[in-house]
Amino acid sequence: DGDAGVVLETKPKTKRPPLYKVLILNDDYTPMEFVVHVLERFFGLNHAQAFEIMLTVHKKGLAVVGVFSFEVAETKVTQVMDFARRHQHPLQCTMEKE
Ligand code: TYC
Repeated sequence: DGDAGVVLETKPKTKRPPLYKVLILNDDYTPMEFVVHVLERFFGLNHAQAFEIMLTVHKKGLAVVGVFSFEVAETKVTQVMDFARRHQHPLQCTMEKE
């Protein structure tokens, strides 16, 4: 027997659920105040935080507004997209695996 004394160990795998970044994208038409309102309403940011992220998106093209489980991220994206559509703004919100 060639395998005498061979010990196979397996790491105890504690696998965490994957996380998803929710991103807001810039466009030329959505009013800045509307984006600030969205960030306050759906992401629980205070006015200063919301304004800062809105300006980052305006200048850089996009920003991560939060990191969530798949279900929570999906809900946020749907809420933002529905709210923007209802107000006839082209604001885009998307998610990607971290
Ligand atoms: N660029 C828009 C404007 O000048 C403002 C804006 C900021 C739009 C962030 C979308 O995610 C956005 N009115």
